[in-house]
Amino acid sequence: MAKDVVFDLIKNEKKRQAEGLELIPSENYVSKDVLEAMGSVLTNKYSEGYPSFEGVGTWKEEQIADEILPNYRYYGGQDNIDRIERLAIDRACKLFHADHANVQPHSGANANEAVYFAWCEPGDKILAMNLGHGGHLTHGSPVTRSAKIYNFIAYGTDETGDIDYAELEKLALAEKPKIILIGYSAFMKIPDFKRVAKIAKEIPGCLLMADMAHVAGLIAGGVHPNPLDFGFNVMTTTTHKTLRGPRGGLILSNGNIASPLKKPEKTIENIPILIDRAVFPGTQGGPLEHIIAAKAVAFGEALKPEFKTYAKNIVKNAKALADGLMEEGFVLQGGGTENHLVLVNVEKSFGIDGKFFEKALDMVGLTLNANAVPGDKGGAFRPSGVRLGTPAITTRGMGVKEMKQIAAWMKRVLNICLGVGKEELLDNAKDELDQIRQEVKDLSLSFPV
Ligand code: DSN
Repeated sequence: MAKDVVFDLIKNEKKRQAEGLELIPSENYVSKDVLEAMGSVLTNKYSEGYPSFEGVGTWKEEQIADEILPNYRYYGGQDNIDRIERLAIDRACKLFHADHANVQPHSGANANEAVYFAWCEPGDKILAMNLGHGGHLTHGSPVTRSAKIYNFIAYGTDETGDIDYAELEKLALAEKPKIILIGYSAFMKIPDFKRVAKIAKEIPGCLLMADMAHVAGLIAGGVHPNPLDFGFNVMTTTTHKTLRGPRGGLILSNGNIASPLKKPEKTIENIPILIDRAVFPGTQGGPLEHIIAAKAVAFGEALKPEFKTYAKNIVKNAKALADGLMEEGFVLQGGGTENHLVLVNVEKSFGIDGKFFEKALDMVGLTLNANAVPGDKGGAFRPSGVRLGTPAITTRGMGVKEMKQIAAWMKRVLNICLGVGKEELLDNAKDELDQIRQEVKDLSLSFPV
């Protein structure tokens, strides 16, 4: 019998990923081991609840097969699952210097929602970054469920592209939020966690939360500060961006660890237990244990010394890419980058919008995404910028030389856009675009996925 057409499409996607360059800063290529764990029989198992947390942070991995420990599960047959989830928890705690890790969130959005649910009551205030300034949808966009439940207040960035800390402080002291959230999906600076922690100290009962989805791999690799080292109580992240694991979420926290079966007093010290209860049964059902296994594998990879080199190279490449783009005349938001991500204001650079540029770059195999810049008049569908980054191309082993080449291709594509004038007319420049497409393909194939 013929195989399902889905497998043809997977094959095509594999080819696309191999023959083009993935510049979306939130994407990466996972290892074969991560893929294998994801595609394993663990997908067959139900495991609502949690393994025992006894000894978290001190488990000896070589003894894990022999240990017999209680669990807090609602289904039998958990011997292997418990051990796998404990490994994921323990490795995550080591990686991020946390007292506790909840590895069950299906995504970053679920992770954020669980933290809000753990700490806030409906109507409570949460101070988070403005979406238009680089924040994330789950940090208070009116189209989200959380924004209908909680009262989000937004701080922004200043003209240098950094967080407007004066505004943040003023809002925090005036509004007394239950959560101050530092997190973003298009921000190129390193936040001053110490300064924010000092502000939060002035507000009784204020939980300090960081959504580090974009830079978690840089934190794990030691090239970016860790908010948990500066007094933050909670850090959420996805596991598939710079961290290079399977698609999923993760919540790290500091405080007391105990059985999630008994409702604890609602104190900041009890936030790990409150979070466990908020993930399950608060906001999710059965955990995806095949994904949790893949998280454990990815965390194990991130604990190795090679990952530090990888993280360092991501940042080095991003700086080289930013410099290359500026040399080609592109205007960068914030004037460059301190992490893995670059935001180009194409409208300000050359008078064309980000969506047009994204489409043209797609035609040559350079994949990135159109993105709003602060104060953007173009809206979500016609933003003025494009966002790109280096996690995936660094995984392929590319370096500074290739970053300059990518910047040069982007300028050639930009010139084609200016030549045709309109997105609908890009086909008129098919030969020129095909020529660049071939060059991109040749380079891509010389750095196999
Ligand atoms: N979609 C992610 C990103 O691209 O930044 C955030 O959720």
